[in-house]
Amino acid sequence: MTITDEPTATGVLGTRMLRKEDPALLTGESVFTNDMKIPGALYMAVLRSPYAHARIVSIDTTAAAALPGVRAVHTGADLLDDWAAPMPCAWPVTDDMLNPPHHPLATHKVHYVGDGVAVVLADSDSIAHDAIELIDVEYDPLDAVTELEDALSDRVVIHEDLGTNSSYTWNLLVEEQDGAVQQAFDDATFTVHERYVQQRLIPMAMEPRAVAVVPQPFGGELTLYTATQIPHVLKVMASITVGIAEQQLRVVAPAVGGGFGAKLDVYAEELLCLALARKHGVPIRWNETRSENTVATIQGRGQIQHIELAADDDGKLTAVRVRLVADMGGYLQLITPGIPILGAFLYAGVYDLPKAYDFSCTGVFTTLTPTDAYRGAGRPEATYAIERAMDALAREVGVDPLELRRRNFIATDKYPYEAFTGLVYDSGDHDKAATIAADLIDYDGFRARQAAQNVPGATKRLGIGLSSYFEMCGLAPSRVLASLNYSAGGWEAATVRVLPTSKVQVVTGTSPHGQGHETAWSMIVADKLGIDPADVDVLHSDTAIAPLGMDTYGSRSLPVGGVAVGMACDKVIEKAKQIAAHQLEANADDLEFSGGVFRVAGSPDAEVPLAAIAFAAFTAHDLPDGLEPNLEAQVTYDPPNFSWPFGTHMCTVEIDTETGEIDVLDYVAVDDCGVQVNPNIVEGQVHGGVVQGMAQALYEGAHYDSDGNLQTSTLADYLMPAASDVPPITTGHSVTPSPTNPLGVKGVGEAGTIGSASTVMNAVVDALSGLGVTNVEMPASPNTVWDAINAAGAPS
Ligand code: MCN
Repeated sequence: MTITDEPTATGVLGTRMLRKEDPALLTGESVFTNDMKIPGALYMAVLRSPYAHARIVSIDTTAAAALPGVRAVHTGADLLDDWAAPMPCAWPVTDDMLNPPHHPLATHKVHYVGDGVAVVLADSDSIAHDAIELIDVEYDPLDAVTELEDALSDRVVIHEDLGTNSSYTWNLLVEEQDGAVQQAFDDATFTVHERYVQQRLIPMAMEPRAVAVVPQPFGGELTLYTATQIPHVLKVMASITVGIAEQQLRVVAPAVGGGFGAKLDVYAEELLCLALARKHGVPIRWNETRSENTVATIQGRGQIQHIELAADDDGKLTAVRVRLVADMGGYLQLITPGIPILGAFLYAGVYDLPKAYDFSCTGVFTTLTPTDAYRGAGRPEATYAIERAMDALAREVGVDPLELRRRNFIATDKYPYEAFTGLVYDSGDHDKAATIAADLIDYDGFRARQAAQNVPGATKRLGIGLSSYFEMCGLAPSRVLASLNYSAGGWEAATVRVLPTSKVQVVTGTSPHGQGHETAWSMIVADKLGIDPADVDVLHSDTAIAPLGMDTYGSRSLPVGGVAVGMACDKVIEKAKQIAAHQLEANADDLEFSGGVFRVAGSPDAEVPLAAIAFAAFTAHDLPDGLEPNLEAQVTYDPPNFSWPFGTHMCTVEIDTETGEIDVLDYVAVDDCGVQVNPNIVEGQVHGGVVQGMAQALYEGAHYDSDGNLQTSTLADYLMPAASDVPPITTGHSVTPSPTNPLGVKGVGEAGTIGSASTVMNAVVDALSGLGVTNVEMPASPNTVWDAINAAGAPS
């Protein structure tokens, strides 16, 4: 069900156009990396460490090399000369951050189960996999470090040369005057101190990773086909790591079956295929198996959070203090250290906090799969902590959680709002989002039903949870990213090319992998140029066709890349207007453009359509003096601010206290992402995101034994929700345009995930709070719930 607070359609924008991408996906016509036919390719398989922490004593590859069909076997030591630089970490969050050298294959030691040790190249995938079984590696096992607190103690130092497992400590202390945070806690009427665990999650895109590298027969050029979210960033990083002149490397992301942040990385297998294709002069390909995916692709979350709130008599926040320990895993991947820092600015949520904020995060190595970006990347974690803690504070103050939030919301008339961090939140109306959500879920009615049902002795208890979130997304601006030590920029590029027959080609630097950019960008162009979206083609994800770009992550594509497309259209219109003025013998300032036609103001008959201008620009027979032929424009846009979507989610549950089973009754998501380009896409994004957050709350978790072996390495063990596990989701929205960009848009790709885990867990605790339960760890399996009830020990 959808409830629309305000219509957003203005011409093409805001309409529910079906996605252009879907027919090819639904009929199986889309070509994924693994579908590509590549004559003469050798298949690569990777031998992975069965130990979480061990020295490599010796590797004997003789038997593998002798297997018929095997063309080469390489160990990490063999390939050391093939790397021009270690694998990249592009976010050294502090100047003294410790980052051990990391090569695509381990050489002396392994640091997690799944760490690559050797590769085989063979005529088929199955021969390659058979051959890696024949490689004989002698290991000297060392103690695994799987718990964050153990890692912090340095009982076992994982990378000996570093002398410690702590990679960095990053602080953000904002105080009106020295000691303001402590003073606020000393003066507070109410305080809470909560500890939450963000369990590790395993990203499960439908398409596991896949790579194919094709060397050109002459000239040394290599084409890397890979299931990635970041062809442009990858091109730069791979050329540096493998030592390939950048102009000789082309990166193509064919159809990509989801990424959810996990394909925002530079992976060992991409670099290995490049180096080996260069070495052997033949195409090399690699396909990840599902079980490999669970250990060799990065994992998400992995934090212990301590959050303290101070509040006055009314429950208004006066200070927030946060201490995090973040699990880096065995090595730092592309942006591993930056993930918790992305959340650092959001631990005060949507609340009007004075300058009394103290945040500190320590990133530590463990002997587990490296962590990195996973949908929301630091921001769901932050929202989880503040929103769970707000519920704890509401219990302390003795007010309803919704009322406590209303007392603390940043007032709408304070926008644009300069937050305690100095960042400016662009726009917001938190009370409105919360009110729409409360109406949709019948908040007051449910509270009444809950009071009637949750009586002493009741074995079916009702709970309602909510979460009001803010998200900092639309990643850009480059200068702010620089101040956070991030090594890349945040701009985005777009070219809009009106072809002679007036069809339009858009070249975008974004790299969609499920988000529907072809549809949305076509709609933006159609709206601007007054043409049919079907007449627009969007080219992307190939660095030869779209050489400039910063790719797709951080819900940046619309507020940066889509806005760039709109700006390029404006430039096209400006140029076309000069040609139209020339043809109509009018002053360009007197021309109006609407519905794809230029008209002279006040002279309705004097008009010329864009189609005629496009042809005139192509023939160049009669252009204004000095004007270049052709009708195209390029824009590289670096926004002045992030985009700040917000919203309120609510959820109701019924819990069987005898079995610990949770039944999610209803879920309402009210999200405000400014102007919506396509409400169908927005709702799809919200639905997917909500399910991912709900999955963290109730089902998913990477479980390791104390030796660092993953116990959830197949889909039989790792509990992903099926469609039948998902409750009805009602989406609502409000529209608070962003003043930052001309389209008024904010991102939405992660929004559903940001607030959903905390919403569900607040509902679970709300249902059980009458039994003395104040916390339930995620995932809230029936067993965990049952344990929490018993530990609380209150009579039911
Ligand atoms: N949109 C819109 N109106 C708005 C906001 C967005 O119509 N006001 C549309 C956009 O036009 C775009 C889509 O919603 O088609 C998402 O836009 P945006 O919020 O800019 O996010 P990105 O396109 O940059 O996508 C990245 C985001 C992230 S960070 C993750 S993780 C994620 C996600 O998108 N992974 C996904 N959604 C995913 N969806 C699918 N199917 N698969 C993934 O791997």
